[in-house]
Amino acid sequence: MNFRRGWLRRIPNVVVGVLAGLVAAIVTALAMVVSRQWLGIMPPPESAPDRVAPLLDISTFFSMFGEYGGYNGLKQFGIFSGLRALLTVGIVVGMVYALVIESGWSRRSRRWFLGVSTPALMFIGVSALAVWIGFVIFLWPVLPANYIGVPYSQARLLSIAALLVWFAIFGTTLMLVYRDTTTRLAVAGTAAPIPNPDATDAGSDVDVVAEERAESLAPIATPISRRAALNAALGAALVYPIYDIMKDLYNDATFFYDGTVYSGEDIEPITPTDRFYTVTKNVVDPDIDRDRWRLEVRGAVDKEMTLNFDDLQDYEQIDQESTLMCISNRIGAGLFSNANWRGVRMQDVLMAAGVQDDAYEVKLTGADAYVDTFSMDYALDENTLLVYQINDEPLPRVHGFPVRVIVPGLYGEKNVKWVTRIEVVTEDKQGFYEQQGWGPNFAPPTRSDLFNPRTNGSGQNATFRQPISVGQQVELRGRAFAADRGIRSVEVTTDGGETWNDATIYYPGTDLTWSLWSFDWTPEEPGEYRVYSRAVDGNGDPQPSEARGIVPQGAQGYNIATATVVSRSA
Ligand SMILES: Nc1nc2c(c(=O)[nH]1)N[C@H]1C(S)=C(S)[C@@H](COP(=O)(O)O)O[C@H]1N2
Ligand SMILES: [Mo]
Repeated sequence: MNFRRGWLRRIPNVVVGVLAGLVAAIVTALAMVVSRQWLGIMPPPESAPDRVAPLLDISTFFSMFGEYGGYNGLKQFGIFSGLRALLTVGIVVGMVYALVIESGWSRRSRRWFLGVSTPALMFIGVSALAVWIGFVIFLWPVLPANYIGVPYSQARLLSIAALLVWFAIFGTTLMLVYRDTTTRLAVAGTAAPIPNPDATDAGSDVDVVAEERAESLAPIATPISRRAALNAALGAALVYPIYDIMKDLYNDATFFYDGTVYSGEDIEPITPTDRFYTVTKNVVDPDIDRDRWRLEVRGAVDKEMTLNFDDLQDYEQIDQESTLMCISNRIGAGLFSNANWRGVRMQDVLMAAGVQDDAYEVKLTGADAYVDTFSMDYALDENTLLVYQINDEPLPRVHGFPVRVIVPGLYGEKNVKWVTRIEVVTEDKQGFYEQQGWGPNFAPPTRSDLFNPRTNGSGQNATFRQPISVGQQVELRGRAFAADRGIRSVEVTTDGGETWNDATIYYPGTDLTWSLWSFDWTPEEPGEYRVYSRAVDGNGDPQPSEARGIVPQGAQGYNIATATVVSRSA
């Protein structure tokens, strides 16, 4: 009974606690979006999903795509879950704070900073500290992210400091708003009865009144409705600048271009830069200040090095054409492009640092804390580059400005963009997607596809969009790609594999690029035709015929398109 009444008397305080918690959450959200926009620091609503994504297995990851509307839908879901969690935490912590500060223990205690009691201060301080430590541990791998290019080793410290500042802002705002919204009627050390806020309450509990009379016990704080309205208005007013900054971040977000494919009947040997396919794990990609950017070479090397952009130019400059393809590229699809890159050999940088004997592989990190790894064989291969130009222009932001890795022979994910760190490690480490269960082999099998005439569908179930007439000459065109093995020849069948004809390789490229092929076909009878190609790589090995999906090592198999040939009169 007493217990219940005690609670009931504190309901107005709990309401004030909720208000204070919500305002604190809003002020914290504002601090977070400001830090993200101008300091490039990744706040928990963004970093927590990023931390969790590699821990999901591939099927969960893909089923979440289905549920939330693709990778972009999932990214938005992650952010909004984080913001919702922040508001929920605000409400809950505010309620608990009100109960703590209005407990007998607290009201009997000394008051400190802004009149906050020892237990209330301890509650905020200890929980903020505990949450901070917990976040630092949990978010550790993603803390080196900095979206404006603060170097790796400083970025982690900056993120750790930002977490502390955000939590301190939360706690301080909560205490301030609660304090500002309530009043504690004076408790002089007198024997005079202390005015009881519940005095007018007919059912006022005798025991509670007695408790209030205890000399050293402060009364329960009384809410001031005018201050409550003011603080609520302040909190509400801060929603607008948050919205405004989030709108800017949204307009800058990857939603508009992530998953851009290079396909169509007009595939060129060299992909125009603005049509180069794009894949990113980020909600908003790094936007790096080149002067601030550093490449740190660390780990099992004789001499750790930190290079700036100009230092990198001291190494021999290499021009190299090579093709990049995502592991998620279905047979016949366009997460697949070819460009002229300019950069320096990773080998030269690693040799300057001096690779030690126990080196196992390189672990590469981007400014977005994306991590991937590959063996020393690839790291020291003369074709593996640190590039800063694509097709004679500086790398665009979305492709990794100012510097990215190009490692011919491996899927796109190993080609780390916005690279900030090369660590030579002495044991196996796993990359962002590898942790989900992709791989372990990241070398693409040989494939060939058909891009002209256009088809619907991909893989073995494509169909030509337009019917073909008997006697009409059709120029079939496609790509063939064998990672770093090159393409030796391509054959085409128009009868489901019964007879094969040599295709013309009209663009051979190099061992590191795709080749483009063509074949003129003039169907002589109406009917349905199964048309496809098969390539032989530079080692003389044929393209695998057995179809497989993209999970876990990338797709393979023929790109089979069904053509409907109609008689000319039809
Ligand atoms: N830092 C960083 N590098 C990254 C990624 C990323 O999200 N962050 N995505 C990878 C993936 S999965 C692919 S397929 C390629 C895509 O490169 P592109 O967008 O320049 O075509 O970049 C890879 N490098
Ligand atoms: Mo990818």
